[in-house]
Amino acid sequence: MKRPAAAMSEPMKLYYFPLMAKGLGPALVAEFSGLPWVGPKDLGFTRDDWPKLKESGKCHFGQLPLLENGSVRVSQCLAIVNYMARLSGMEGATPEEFAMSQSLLAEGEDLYAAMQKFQPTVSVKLGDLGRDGMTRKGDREAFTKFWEEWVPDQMRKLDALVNGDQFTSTTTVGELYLWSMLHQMKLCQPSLFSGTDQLASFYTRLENDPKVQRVVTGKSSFGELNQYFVNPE
Ligand SMILES: N[C@@H](CCC(=O)N[C@@H](CS)C(=O)NCC(=O)O)C(=O)O
Repeated sequence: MKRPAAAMSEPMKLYYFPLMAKGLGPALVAEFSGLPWVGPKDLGFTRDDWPKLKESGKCHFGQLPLLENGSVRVSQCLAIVNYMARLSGMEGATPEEFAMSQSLLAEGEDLYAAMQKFQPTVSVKLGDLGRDGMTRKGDREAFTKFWEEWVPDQMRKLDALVNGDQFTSTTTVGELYLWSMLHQMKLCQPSLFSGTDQLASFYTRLENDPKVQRVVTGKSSFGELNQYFVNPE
C-alpha cells in the first residue's frame, strides 16, 4: 500500500497522559507497527500541556489520545490504532482474520467501558460521581457481581475463541488492543485467567514479547504508563 509522504519523512506523534487507560493500546500498536513514532516522553508532553492542546482544537472531540502524522490528525483510540494497523499491515492476513481482529478491538472497548462502570480509578472511588459529572461509579455490590459473574463469562467466551495462544496467525491490532485491556484487568485481579488456560497462554505469550515489555516498563517513546484502574480501598 502507498503510504502518505509524511509518514516516511517524520515520525508520527502520539499524545496522551502518563496512564495505561487508553494509552497502552496505541503505545503497543505503535511499537509493533515498525513505523517511526514518538510518544509523550520524547515529545516532552506533560499534563500541564493538555489545556493548551485542548484549546488548540487539534483534538476533534476535545480528548486524548491524539495521533498526528504530518497533516493527518486522528482522534478516537480505535481510529488511531486502526490507522496505524492499516499503515503497517497489522489488520489481519485474511478477511476472516480482519474480522477477528475487529471483534477483539470491539471487545477491548467493551471491557474498558465495563471497567469504567464498575472499577474504581485513581481519581474516582466506588459510588462516586465520575469526572464527566453525570455518571456514577457502581457500588460495592455491583463491583462484586461484576468480578464474580460478568468478567468470568467474558473470559470464557474469549477462551473459546483462542487457537493455541493466538487469535490470529499474525499479531493484529485487535490482539494488541485486547491485551492492553486484559493487562489492566489482571493488575486489579491477578486470578483473571483462572479456568481459561488458552486465554492465559495468549496473555503470557504477548506479555513475554520484548516490544510489550519495552512499553509496559516505560522504556518506549511513550514513557511511563501508570495504572488507571485500582481496587477499592
Ligand atoms: N472515546 C474516546 C475517549 C477518550 C477519553 O475518554 N479521553 C480522556 C482520557 S481517557 C480525556 O481526554 N480526558 C481529558 C478531558 O476530557 O479533558 C477514545 O476512545 O479516544
